[in-house]
Amino acid sequence: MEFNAEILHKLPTVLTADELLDKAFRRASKVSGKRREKAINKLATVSNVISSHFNYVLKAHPSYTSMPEFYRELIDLTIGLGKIRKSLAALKWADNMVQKIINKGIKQIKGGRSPELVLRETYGRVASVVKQIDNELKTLNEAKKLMRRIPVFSDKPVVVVAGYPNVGKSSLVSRISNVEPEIASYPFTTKEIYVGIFEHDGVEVQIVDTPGILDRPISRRNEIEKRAVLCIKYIADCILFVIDPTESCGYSLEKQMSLLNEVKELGKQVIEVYSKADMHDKRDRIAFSVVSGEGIKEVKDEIVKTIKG
Ligand SMILES: Nc1nc2c(ncn2[C@@H]2O[C@H](COP(=O)(O)OP(=O)(O)OP(=O)(O)O)[C@@H](O)[C@H]2O)c(=O)[nH]1
Ligand SMILES: [Mg+2]
Repeated sequence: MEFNAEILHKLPTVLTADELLDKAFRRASKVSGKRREKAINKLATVSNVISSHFNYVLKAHPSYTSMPEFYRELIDLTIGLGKIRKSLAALKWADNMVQKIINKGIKQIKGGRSPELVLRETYGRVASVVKQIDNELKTLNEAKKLMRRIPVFSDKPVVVVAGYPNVGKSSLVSRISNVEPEIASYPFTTKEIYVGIFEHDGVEVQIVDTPGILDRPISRRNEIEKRAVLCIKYIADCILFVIDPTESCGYSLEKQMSLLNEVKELGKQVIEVYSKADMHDKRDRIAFSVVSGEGIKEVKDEIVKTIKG
């Protein structure tokens, strides 16, 4: 089945240990009936509330093993797959333990032990198990929030804007699409992936603003750069490589060209453009400027031409 990344934005809020225990014990306190029967129903209620919540959380998570590499690696960078897996496993463990403890309690009541005593003991054991996974519950709730940062793409063609830091990638994306990433005169302003949409000549295109990448071995790239690499590698139908020949970005043209060559080795179509055309006269590639407006239409023309193949 095709993976729908929307699922990542729909993960449920996860209760803390205290919140979940409060909910379960409060619900159980409303149970009425005869002495023994009431105690048994109370325990069954506690078990239901806790188990439903755990299973609701467990079922909401996708299979991290079978999802597309782009999402898997991006989630690993953003949250940590190991952390998610460990936390989900802890939930399963606690669910099992709680069921066992409750079943044992019910058996004891049926066997004639004092219901009040069994109730007190069993509540204590359940609380201790749930509290043991409080950190994991908090991690999963944190994960739910962080998942919002994972971009969701439609099936429309994707152009990924890439290049060295500070060359003017976000300025271009903001100029031609509906997304407005922050723009600033220092490198690594953009730290995450921004997806915008524009339409040109009747073609709808998803345009992705990525963090800047330095020309250095992948093993030495930081997590911000790695996000951009993932976009280039996995989701780009074509790449718009932005070169700042004025070097006002703070990096030499030579280094930018070396990165360009590395990007080209991926075998995807690469459109090479110069930014900051208001500051230089180089015109051996399409040159655009968000200041003068020069070349903006040509950039869009070229993207659509490349996508149409
Ligand atoms: N003169 C001129 N300056 C520009 C142009 N485009 C961008 N800049 C400036 O270049 C700097 C960097 O712009 P950004 O769009 O943030 O560059 P970026 O490539 O997204 O940078 P990172 O996110 O850090 O990788 C800012 O100070 C912009 O104002 C342009 O066409 N002309
Ligand atoms: Mg940027």
